[in-house]
Amino acid sequence: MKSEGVSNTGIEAHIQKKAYELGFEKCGIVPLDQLAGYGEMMGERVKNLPESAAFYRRQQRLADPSTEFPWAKSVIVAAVPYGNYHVPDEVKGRIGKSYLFDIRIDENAREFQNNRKMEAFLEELGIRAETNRKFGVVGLRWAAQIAGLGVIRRNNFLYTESGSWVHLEGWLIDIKAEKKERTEVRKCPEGCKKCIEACPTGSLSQPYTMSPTACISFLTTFGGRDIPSLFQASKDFGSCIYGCDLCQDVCPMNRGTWNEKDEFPGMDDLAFSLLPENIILMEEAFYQTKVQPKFFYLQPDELWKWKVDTLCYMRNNYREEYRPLVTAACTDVHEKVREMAALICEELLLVR
Ligand code: B12
Ligand code: SF4
Ligand code: SF4
Repeated sequence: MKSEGVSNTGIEAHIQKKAYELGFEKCGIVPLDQLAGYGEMMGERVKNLPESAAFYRRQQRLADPSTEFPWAKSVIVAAVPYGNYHVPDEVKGRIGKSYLFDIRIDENAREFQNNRKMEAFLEELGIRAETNRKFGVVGLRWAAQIAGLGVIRRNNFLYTESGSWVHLEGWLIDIKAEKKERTEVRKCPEGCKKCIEACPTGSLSQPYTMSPTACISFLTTFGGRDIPSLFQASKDFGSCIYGCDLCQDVCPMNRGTWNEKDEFPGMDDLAFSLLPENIILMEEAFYQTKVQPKFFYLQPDELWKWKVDTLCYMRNNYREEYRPLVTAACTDVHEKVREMAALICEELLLVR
């Protein structure tokens, strides 16, 4: 939904209008000094969850972008929905939806192309702009809330009228500007804690907090390098192979927000190869050319990690047809795949 900003004059309105033309649902501009509270919020998180200190040390750049970009004065923050994409059955509930439709890196996605058009537009206006395509230049949820794009809910997600299924984008700019959006999004219903109850690992233990290193999304992607050592705990990963959407899927405020009318470029073709039984048998060359470029959190030499996560899925959702695949994985070239498969054989009494 496009909404009218508080001021409709000058360059700010021009930028917002362009963002709408390019398919963004919301767009606001905030002077950087208005984001000062984010550093305190991060400090609060670390104080409550000391185990997250090392992880968030690497995210400090988001709290003070002017260290890296001293010329920056404001940030343009925009939301683009992805709840319009069809989720193939082969990957449903197993791969995080924001990763299936990852517009940060997929040059065929119209949203990727529109982001580049936005940058070209800013350049034409003579505005210096900088982004970090993969990880953002500010704390994007916080900036989006301050810019009036939506509200942050107890599960930590920023919701617009499209629910939490919105990708957030931010550009630092070298002019002081301000343009706030309006949102009709209601607060969480009193007493609701469905998202907290749905989190299998206890990462989301309280409202507005989460332990990043206990989150399945971290453990099934660039974290969790030694899942065999978490063999019992990894039962909590349930059906998640890469990423996790559980605390969003259960949220009543997301009801009716996924409509699946469009096909994401190439996803319907790729989905068959991402069936658990096909990941286990996947060849390195196929992984490196077709899978890794789309799911960049794992490197070209890390097909083994996908295989460990898939073995974990097979243990958690065991079916007889997985038996030959699990027993064969006991002789895989990678040590962690062999270890995981051997532990499953032991637990389920599968003869190797
Ligand atoms: C690092 C990172 C991760 C890490 C750590 C996540 C984390 N929350 O700490 C990992 C790998 C686990 C991760 C996973 C995922 N991520 Co991520 N991630 C990021 C990234 C790059 C930085 C976030 C960060 O470090 N934040 C630091 C923490 C401390 O702050 P915060 O989450 O921004 O939240 C603050 C405010 O919410 C504030 N707050 C607001 N209101 C209130 C009210 C009260 C009372 C309090 C106390 C606090 C508070 O409190 C927090 C600070 O304490 C952002 C992009 C960006 N630049 O922002 C994407 C981002 C947050 N991720 C995103 C997504 C989609 C995911 C996944 C769903 C992917 C998947 N399908 O698996 C999961 C979900 C995990 C989860 N439950 O949050 C989206 C979220 C979009 C949205 N609509 O909210 C973002 C914004 C990326 C994007 N460009 O759109 N992610
Ligand atoms: S993404 Fe999954 S593991 Fe992470 S906080 Fe949400 S429900 Fe918990
Ligand atoms: S599940 Fe309930 S408490 Fe959690 S974010 Fe949704 S409405 Fe808020």
